[in-house]
Amino acid sequence: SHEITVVPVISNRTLEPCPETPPNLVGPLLVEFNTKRTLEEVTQQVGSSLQPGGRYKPTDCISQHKVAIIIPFRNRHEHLNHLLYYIHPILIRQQLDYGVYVINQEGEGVFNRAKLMNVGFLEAQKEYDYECFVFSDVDLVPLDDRNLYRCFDNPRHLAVAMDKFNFHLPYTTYFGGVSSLSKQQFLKINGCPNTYWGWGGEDDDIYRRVVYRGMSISRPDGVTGKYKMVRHQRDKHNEPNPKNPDKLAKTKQTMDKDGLNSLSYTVKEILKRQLFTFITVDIQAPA
Ligand code: UD2
Ligand code: MN
Repeated sequence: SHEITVVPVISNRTLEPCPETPPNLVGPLLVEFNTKRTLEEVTQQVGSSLQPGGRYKPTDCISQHKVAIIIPFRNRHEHLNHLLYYIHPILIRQQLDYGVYVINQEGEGVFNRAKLMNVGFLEAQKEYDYECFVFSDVDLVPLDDRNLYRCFDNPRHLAVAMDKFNFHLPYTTYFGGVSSLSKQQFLKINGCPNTYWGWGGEDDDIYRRVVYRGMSISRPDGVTGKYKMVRHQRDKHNEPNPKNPDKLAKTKQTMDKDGLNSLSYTVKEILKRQLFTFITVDIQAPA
């Protein structure tokens, strides 16, 4: 007889938490939208380290940030392909434990960005224990990967320097484009309003909710916070709504009854693509 030596081949080293500052960030990025990008190509280019549904977490450390990226959407596939192409490598370098959720408004009724954000907040949590929510327009790509897609002590406005506004804020209380709120922060403001149909105002309403609940806005600096927007025309069924600006005077009174606690919608379909989860939803839009 002879002795058998067992050689361990898998070392189960315990993983350490990822560092506070991700080590592989590169800073300023080159971004262009002239290249035509199909979803198949983008999937080939950036999808290999993802789990279906646009999910990822680092393999060599434990991410400190469970983040759902929520994208209000309808009929902007070309923009979505650009965003996916650029954003996945950035989020991976940021060592996030994340998922990308495209919330697709069903039908041809009036668009409602803020209501879709509420839907995304709830639907993402049905899948995973997300603690942080980054709400992003489909057409906005960050120009610097040091702009961290995570949550902070206060709700964060990330899109502070867009090319379309000459790399400045259009006004100091501006909260549109891309923002992040922790689960607690979002609950504290009763989510977003559901009643802003059509273009405009909903971002200012959300800003007011944050302030009325005693929080302030956190922001990156103007270099880190640069963004490029895919140029586009105003979509059909998302006309500026003249009722929306007037509603802002009442946000303080209405925010407790218009938001997460009054949200109603019907999920029609959930598709797991490699680069994102696509949730089609009926939000009872007026024609
Ligand atoms: C500005 C703000 C945006 C929001 C909006 C007013 C910027 C860069 N962003 O966007 O955050 O406050 O004004 O409502 O200034 N969408 C679709 N399909 C549609 C219509 C809209 O997917 O048919 C989504 C998409 O994610 C889009 C977002 O809604 O990026 C905002 O709509 P927009 O891009 O037409 O409006 P914009 O650029 O003026
Ligand atoms: Mn836009």
